[in-house]
Amino acid sequence: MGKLHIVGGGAIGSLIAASAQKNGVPYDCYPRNIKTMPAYAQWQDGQSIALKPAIPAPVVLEKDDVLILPLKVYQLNAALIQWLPYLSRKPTVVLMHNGMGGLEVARDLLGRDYPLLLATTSHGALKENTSCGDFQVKYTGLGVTQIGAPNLAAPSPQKLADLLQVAPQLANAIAALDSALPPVQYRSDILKALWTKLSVNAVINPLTALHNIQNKHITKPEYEQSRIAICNEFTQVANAYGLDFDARSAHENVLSVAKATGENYSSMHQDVTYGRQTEIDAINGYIVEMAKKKGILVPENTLLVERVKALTN
Ligand code: KPL
Repeated sequence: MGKLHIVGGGAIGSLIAASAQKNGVPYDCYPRNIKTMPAYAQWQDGQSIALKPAIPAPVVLEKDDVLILPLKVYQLNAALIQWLPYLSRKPTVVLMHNGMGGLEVARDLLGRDYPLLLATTSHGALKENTSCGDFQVKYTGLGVTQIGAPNLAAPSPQKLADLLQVAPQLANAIAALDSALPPVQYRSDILKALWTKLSVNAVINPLTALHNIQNKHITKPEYEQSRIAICNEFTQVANAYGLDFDARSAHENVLSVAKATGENYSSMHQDVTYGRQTEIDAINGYIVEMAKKKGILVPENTLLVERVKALTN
């Protein structure tokens, strides 16, 4: 099995590293800032797992290695440019982020036939500053990682066993990820999974950030009009690109995720709270951009982009 190389010191990257450590899967971490890399992870049962010391700079990767980029979309371009000289043997690259736009960035820099996986995860993790001044990551909710191979010629193999025949390198990378942080589900229609996640983030993230509320509160009647308008616009745009969404089901799914993650403050709420750049461009901004190309009007999403940007300016 190749090694997992995890870029960035964020919550999800640190969770993958800690879980790899726990399950005996070889890995290394490459945070941007070594000082803020979590030193250990706190499991839900109270178990504490110490992480390996991080590596300060990229190294040349082998073909069976896996480079995982659990970064924000706006950080992806710089990270890939930094890693490009070390990818000549074409190790598998895995993108894992909220929102959309990462695939386009990766294709521009790596080419359309690069061994690439796109993933979305519902595992919950929170990076925290401890009283001793170092950082830890807390595993806050068991989830699932969905993953697929967008650069393979369509139609994508239906099952992981079929993928193993067509693209063994990618199937082995998925198996390595599953050994590190299970469960990992192969999706032949990964773009549908990513658009589904986009619909959830497009509603929960801006509403929680703008109204300073936990996820569960967006289910209240006072947000119904906004929720429905976002889902209607989302559905029109997604369907214009050949996806098959239904606005009512999209809305029901948003409500069920908001309830399931009810006690959480969304990532956008946290970004606004801590004065960090938000992912609004990759979420509602992506819907607005894709709508423009098809001549679809999306006033609710357009307004949300403006209002969230006003919060952080
Ligand atoms: O992905 C999320 C986020 O906060 O970015 C949700 C699903 C809304 C959970 O908080």
